[in-house]
Amino acid sequence: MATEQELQSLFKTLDRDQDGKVSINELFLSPGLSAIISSETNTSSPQELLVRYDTDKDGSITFEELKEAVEKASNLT
Ligand SMILES: [Ca+2]
Ligand SMILES: [Ca+2]
Repeated sequence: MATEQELQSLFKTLDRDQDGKVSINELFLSPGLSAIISSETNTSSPQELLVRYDTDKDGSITFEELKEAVEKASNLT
């Protein structure tokens, strides 16, 4: 379970080039953080996260998309 603030700081850490989106490469660059994201979104890999929650299909996850994924997994506190 995570709060929105915790998610936001996690998101910022993952977004290495600070373009406001977390790409699949950025997820692979931080395996530890990526594992937290997987557990909070009930997905098994960055690929699955992208397939299920990249709603606009741009190949990256915005904070809104991440938040929605965590909400759908009922892990947002
Ligand atoms: Ca980025
Ligand atoms: Ca997206």
